[in-house]
Amino acid sequence: MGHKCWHLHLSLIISILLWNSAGAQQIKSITPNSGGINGGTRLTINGEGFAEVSQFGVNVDDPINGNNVTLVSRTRSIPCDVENDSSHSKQIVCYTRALPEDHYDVSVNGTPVTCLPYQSTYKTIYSYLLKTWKLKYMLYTSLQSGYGSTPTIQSLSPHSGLPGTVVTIRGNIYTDVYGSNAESQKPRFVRAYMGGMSCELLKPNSEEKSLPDLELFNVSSLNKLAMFQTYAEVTGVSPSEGSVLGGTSLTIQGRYFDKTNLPAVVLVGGQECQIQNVSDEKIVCLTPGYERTNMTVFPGSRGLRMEMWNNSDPIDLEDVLDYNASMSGYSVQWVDSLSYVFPAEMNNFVARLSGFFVPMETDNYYFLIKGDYRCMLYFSLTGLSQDKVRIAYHDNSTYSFYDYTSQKSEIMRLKKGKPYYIEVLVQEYYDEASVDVGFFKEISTFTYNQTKEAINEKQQINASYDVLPEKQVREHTEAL
Ligand SMILES: [Ca+2]
Repeated sequence: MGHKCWHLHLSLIISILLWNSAGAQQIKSITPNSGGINGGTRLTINGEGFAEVSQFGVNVDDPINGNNVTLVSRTRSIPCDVENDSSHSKQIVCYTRALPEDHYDVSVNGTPVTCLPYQSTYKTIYSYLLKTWKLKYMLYTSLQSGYGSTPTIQSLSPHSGLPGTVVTIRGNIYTDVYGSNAESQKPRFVRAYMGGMSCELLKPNSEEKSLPDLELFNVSSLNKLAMFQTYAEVTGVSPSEGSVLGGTSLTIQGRYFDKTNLPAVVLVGGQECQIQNVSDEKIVCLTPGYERTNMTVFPGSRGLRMEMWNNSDPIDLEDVLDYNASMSGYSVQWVDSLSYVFPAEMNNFVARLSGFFVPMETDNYYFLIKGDYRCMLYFSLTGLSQDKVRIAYHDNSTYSFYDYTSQKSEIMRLKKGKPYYIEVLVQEYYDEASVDVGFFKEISTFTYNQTKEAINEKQQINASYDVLPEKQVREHTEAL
């Protein structure tokens, strides 16, 4: 039986050898032979008779110049983007696009190259032929794409921070080769991107485009999908006093002022401060005149003010609304998110987080709260802190937004760009402590296939119709 098998493969290989020799263009091998489904695999095709591309004087991106590579499976045909700088008559380098899981043969300049499937059961025979017949180029001339060869991103922490924040990304990396270890044949971790900008690798290690888990995508304040959000930092404002008529030259110190997509906006007492100058670390603006208002607290930049009282054990958590800085155990800090985990060593404390929610679109919203141990969420529809009411709460520790009906607020119609005051109370007894506030809005351009935060709308369409018997009138005319 084994003998028959021998003949079968031998004749097949020889026929392909003859077929391949017929044309001037020949593929001897491609590496690697497996790749990720999200593309980005650097494919090297070795052979003969490929087009030489002049690097000077012609448009190297013109498809007429150079080589065109297509990866062809039984049901798909997907271009591989050629890197002309690394390609010449005996070698083509190209980068794969997204490749659904399949087995792909390589076609160069429209000439398909028939390949033998690379399967481990044939490996022994191939190895023998390879030595005996020097048929090296018959092997390894196809590409198998699969999830197993795709690097993934499964978690990322933290989810927000200043530019320069150290971010830990976990997933299947597929290599432990670092940096520019050019001698190695192992795939290297070449680059990481964040929002299209290159991210400096502290522990670089895989070459292919990673496939992030959809759970990692959040809708950002700019209404875009993002895994990580950055913001500018304010470190100081001077002077701290000025005329109520306005016109004071105000200097705001900080970092990353000039690295945002939108122009900088400075508000003083809720009114716009006229910007004179913006650099990365300084903004100078002229203060507006004072306008009498009921507002006692004004929105600032990103984040919330978090006040804490240690060794505090109120029976009614609402009491914390009236706590102040002069009470014992008081501390205050700034946090950049309403998803916060307290240090585990902290016990028997209460916390009050205050800030503003600014909707990105006018829409119907509802809020959810969860945490450890008990939490309350207050919200002001007027934006004034004194008008806040409790909209959601839970009396026991919960890690789900959906354990108690009280965790969910009523639906509220909120206006785009208006700052709504929010306050969150947290009480902790011992062990872990955390708080999370989430919200849903009714309208979104995103679907569940883009982010697990989106819920696809289901519509039921009822159709009804009437059936009426057809009426026909027949006329007879008779010729006499
Ligand atoms: Ca706890």
